[in-house]
Amino acid sequence: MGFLPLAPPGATPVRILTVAGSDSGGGAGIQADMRTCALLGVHACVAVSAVTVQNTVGVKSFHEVPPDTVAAQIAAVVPDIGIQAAKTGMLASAPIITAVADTWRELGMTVPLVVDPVSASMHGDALLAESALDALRDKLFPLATLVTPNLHEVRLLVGIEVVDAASQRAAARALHALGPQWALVKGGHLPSAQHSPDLLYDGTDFLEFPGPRVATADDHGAGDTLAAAAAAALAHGFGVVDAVAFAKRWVTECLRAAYPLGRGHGPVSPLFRLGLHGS
Ligand code: PXL
Repeated sequence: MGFLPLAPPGATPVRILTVAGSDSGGGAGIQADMRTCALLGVHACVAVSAVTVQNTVGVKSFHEVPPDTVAAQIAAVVPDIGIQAAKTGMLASAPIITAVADTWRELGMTVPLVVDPVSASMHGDALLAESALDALRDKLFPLATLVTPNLHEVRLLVGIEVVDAASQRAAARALHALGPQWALVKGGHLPSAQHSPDLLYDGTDFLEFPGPRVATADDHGAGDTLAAAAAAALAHGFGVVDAVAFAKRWVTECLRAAYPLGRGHGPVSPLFRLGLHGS
């Protein structure tokens, strides 16, 4: 696959900001974002929203960072370092979502924002308070360039059970009506053995991104990785369609290179970029 342009050694690379939770197992959340950004040659600034206590088997608990500390991390790095795109992942609570949205507005941000509305781990452990869904819909989605829910998050956010192409379209329409410029309904949880089609919608056109279903139980961090790769491509000036196409190819390769870890589910792996795994 083609990759993103690399800055020469010693030159400042393109930067993104990720606002997300820490995964002590190193496979999802901030760690997934930083792995993908590093392997794509993009510098990732980090605002930690929560510290999860988890391993490959499940999330045992998490500790939320105070909302004003999340906001302060963003306000500290953005004017100093400068970013060309941002993404949000696990935000845990309504007060944190509100703090992120308020800070984004106060800083007058105009760069692309990818909102991955993380609500649960792959083990089914909750990472978002149910009471936070309104804040996500009302405060953050209208600021988003692109939202990237999986089918579980689609159900929570717009109450649509996606089972086929028609319901995937209905979900994309309902998500777009919440205010983001583009909605990507990921098909990773569709009941197909061979395909994992993602659907992108901008309020006018539907664009399908077909993709093979990679048969692996080691898919921890796949959603984070896709959203981080999209943010990295947007930071390079890609349009949303090209950024999503790139991110889909990237996460597919990371799934092919996923490795077993611990006693549970291993992570998707951008290490294939080093020539260590996969293609
Ligand atoms: O993959 C979603 C996700 C995002 N962020 C954190 C996580 C997970 C899944 O476990 O732990 C911190």
